[in-house]
Amino acid sequence: VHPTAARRPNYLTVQSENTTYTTEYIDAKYINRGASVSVSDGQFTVTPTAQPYELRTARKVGKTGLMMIGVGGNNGSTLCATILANRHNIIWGTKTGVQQPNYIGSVLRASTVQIGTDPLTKQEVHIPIADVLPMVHPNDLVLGGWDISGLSMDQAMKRAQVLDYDLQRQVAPYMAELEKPLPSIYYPDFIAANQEARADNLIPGADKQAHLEHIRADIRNFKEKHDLDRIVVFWTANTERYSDIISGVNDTADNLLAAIKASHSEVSPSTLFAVAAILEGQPFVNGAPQNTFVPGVIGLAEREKSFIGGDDLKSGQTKLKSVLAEFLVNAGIKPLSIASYNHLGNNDGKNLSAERQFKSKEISKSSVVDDMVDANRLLYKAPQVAAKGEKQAKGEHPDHIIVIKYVPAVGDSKRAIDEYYSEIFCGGRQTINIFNECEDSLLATPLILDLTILTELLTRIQYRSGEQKEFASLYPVLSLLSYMCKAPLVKPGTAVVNSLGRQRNALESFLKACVGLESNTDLLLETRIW
Ligand code: NAI
Ligand code: DG6
Repeated sequence: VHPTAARRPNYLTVQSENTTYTTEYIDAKYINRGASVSVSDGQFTVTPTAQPYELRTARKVGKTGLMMIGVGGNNGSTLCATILANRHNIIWGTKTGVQQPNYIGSVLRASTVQIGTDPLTKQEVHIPIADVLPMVHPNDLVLGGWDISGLSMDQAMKRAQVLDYDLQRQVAPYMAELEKPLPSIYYPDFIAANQEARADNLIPGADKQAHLEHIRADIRNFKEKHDLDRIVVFWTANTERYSDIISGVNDTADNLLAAIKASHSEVSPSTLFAVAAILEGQPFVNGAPQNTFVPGVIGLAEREKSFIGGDDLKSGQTKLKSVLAEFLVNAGIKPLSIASYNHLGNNDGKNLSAERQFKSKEISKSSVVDDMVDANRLLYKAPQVAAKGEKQAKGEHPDHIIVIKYVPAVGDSKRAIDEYYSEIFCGGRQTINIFNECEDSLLATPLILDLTILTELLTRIQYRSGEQKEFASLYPVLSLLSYMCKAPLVKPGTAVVNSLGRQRNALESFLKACVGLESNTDLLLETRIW
């Protein structure tokens, strides 16, 4: 069995007065260290801060369901088939030899974390990240969901044309045993008109309140039928157009619930699914770029203390951009323009060939360099301070264009070309070109797994600080999911971090804090002194 698929017991034990293990919980004391900065007349005054926290992780990993909206699509069907291939250890033939199933591309199943140094060898010790805290194994996920296309799951896999024929052949009987996609909500105005032919598996009527009740009942029934402790509800359906944010309609939780009752035209299917999951107390993750999380959804999640996360899977081109842009800017090099093209021929590409759906994707792909540029006002001019009542303008920014073209012939094999054109020393210019080609769905599906596993874990973690007597759950917007998201949703009013390195560091540091280990440090002072 490939190591990424191996099932390993949780064997990390931290010996420290700050960490306690009981049969039910892992309790850790952690000091959150930071710095408070005040600026006056161009002078920065920095005061170190230290806030003690207790972090509590419930050890029992419950039986977990994953209900995908768009389960019959490329990502949905590929995820189901690859989990089944891993679960049943299906080995298949390819033109280059024999292939075993694995979870390569999943941070949580295929990457490691440094936990310290062996004093004898002086070498760093790394363990699988999945061994830091108890996490659900992907093979154990109970799979289901909705699709506006009623094709059975074996046929949906065939339609997707992602997996090798020999794997499809062997996994098809298992796929056929999965429940057929549940009927879903289809409001044609939200996805491209070219998707209409797929829409043959619909919840009848146009009453949005009735649709909401229907979806809520689906979630409850799935939970009961499979005796689940937790269901992650995951949007991996077509990219929708943006919803208009309308005062009195979707700006607050109550207005949104009233708008659903009134079947307001601006309530999208994805928002309706998010509301259903929140009201059922189950986490909802958005793997696509549209603004599902209108302010009313965030307000409702806060009120119901129910978890949400997103947006849009950061799989290939954008993931690399969140590394490369940071590298350039942090190296003191000034990107002047970033031009990103890609073409693909799968159904996602077809849907994105419509202007309004492309717009949603363009927004999420464009935002990814903003914080790196804003962090360096040596290279980029700061914005003029806005006059009272005026909107704050953006500061200097590289030109950034996004182009996506639908080329049916290449199918799921996306081809992405990026040019980074930068200013270097004393008027010089540097051009970096990147060509990236791979199966789109095989980069994306492991991210759905990571988001699901991490979300389930975060529902089991609580904290306490200061005078707080009872432990509380985390804030409903799970910004720790940022690593896997193109446009990370964060707590309103807090900073968005796009840098892949910083996102990874936050995730590792959080997991370590939960077992009472210090955050990552590359200071390694002991290696720099006598
Ligand atoms: P796909 O087009 O193959 O699958 C989407 C599925 O959603 C289809 O089966 C469609 O029938 C279904 N659908 C549409 N509206 C629905 C609704 N209201 N309810 C239930 N089902 C509905 O697309 P793919 O490649 O699986 O991607 C899924 C989503 O993930 C897209 O929004 C895409 O932009 C996003 N995404 C994909 C990435 C990738 O690399 N494949 C990466 C980042 C995001
Ligand atoms: C074309 O850009 C289709 C998109 O859905 C992408 O494949 C997907 O969003 C992944 O994008 P990226 O930029 O992370 O490779």
